[in-house]
Amino acid sequence: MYIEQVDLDFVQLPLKAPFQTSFGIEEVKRAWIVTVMSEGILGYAESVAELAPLYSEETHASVFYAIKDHLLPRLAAIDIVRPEAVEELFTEVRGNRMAKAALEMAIWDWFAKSRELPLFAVLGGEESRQTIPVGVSVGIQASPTELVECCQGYLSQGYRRLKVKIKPGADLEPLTALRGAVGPQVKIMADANSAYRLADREHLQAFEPLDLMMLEQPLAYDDIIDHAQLAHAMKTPICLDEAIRSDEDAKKALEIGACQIINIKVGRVGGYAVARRVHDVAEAYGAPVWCGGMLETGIGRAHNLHLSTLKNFRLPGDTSASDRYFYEDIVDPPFTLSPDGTLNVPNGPGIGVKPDSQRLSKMRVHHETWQVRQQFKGGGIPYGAPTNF
Ligand code: OSB
Ligand code: MG
Repeated sequence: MYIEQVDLDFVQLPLKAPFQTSFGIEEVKRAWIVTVMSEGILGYAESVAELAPLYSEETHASVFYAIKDHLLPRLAAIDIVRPEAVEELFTEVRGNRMAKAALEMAIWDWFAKSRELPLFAVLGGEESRQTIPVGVSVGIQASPTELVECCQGYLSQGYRRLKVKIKPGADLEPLTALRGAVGPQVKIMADANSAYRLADREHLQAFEPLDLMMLEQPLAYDDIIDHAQLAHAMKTPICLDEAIRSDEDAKKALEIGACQIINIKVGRVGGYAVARRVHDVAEAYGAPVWCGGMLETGIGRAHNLHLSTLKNFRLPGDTSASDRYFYEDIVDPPFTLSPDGTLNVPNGPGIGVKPDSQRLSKMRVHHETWQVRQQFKGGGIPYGAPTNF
């Protein structure tokens, strides 16, 4: 199959509430929605890059140029027989994992649809796991009282676990208030997004009595050595997010004991082919994984649910219902939480959802389209000479 056409739609969805992490505040969800077309079948995905290079070095702008100048010319050249081949096609382009993943994931959706199969079936997920237990990721709040109120609301809706964003100065106090208010049974974890250093070890050890399920990415975004030291000095399990960008990273981190759990985001690792290998490496080490999130629209959310059917996704992930983020999702119907704290994997071919055309036209602020085979014939632009620079 040759990809004939690729469309990028830049969409903006107001968030119901600002989402604050240790690295910044997001008030509007922005994303590139990628559509690939071939043989009359459409495949969809979204890029999880953000406006500023704070969580990752990738941005909406870098994703756009990586796709246009470096990935589409490569895509034009090959007849894709299996979606696994996309990873190899893109390997000589270093980094740019979110850009690669956005295209690769859309091709997986296309492939599953062309076989009239749900995506989870071609990914190797389990037929028996069509309801996915989920938690909610709660941003830094103005006060411990507000955190408690907000979390109690989510618990009453049925969410299975609470993930609280923390940073120095907004950590022990809100977490202690939360544990006190919800009692010992509720699963609570914290995500620091790299806000601490190994020198903060004693401060982090003071979290132990809170009985957190895990502490996510406490130290530097690209570190495993200090995380290993911290993990060995703490009872609370360490989970890595930012620091795991490949199955090689996962193997090294697990080998030296830098983490006991891995958060998998397909965008962060560069696509499903890599994400599945991270999943398999973790399983071989006996380490559970869970599906992370990047406040995705319904398109990325559907992908996350399909991924979560793989058998080592043993802990509730961050794939919350649409109404936790948006007044209106880009897909219709939106994702809703069942009272037992699960989301259903959408059925039907591929990811099982598509952008609602009216909502897309309302949320879209930019649109690009390429006839891939014609415009990038012969590999497109010469290597090292992007068109606009
Ligand atoms: O660290 O997991 C993270 C959102 C943006 C950037 C980084 C992270 C997050 C989340 C949100 O925690 C999870 C969600 O999609 O609800
Ligand atoms: Mg995280």
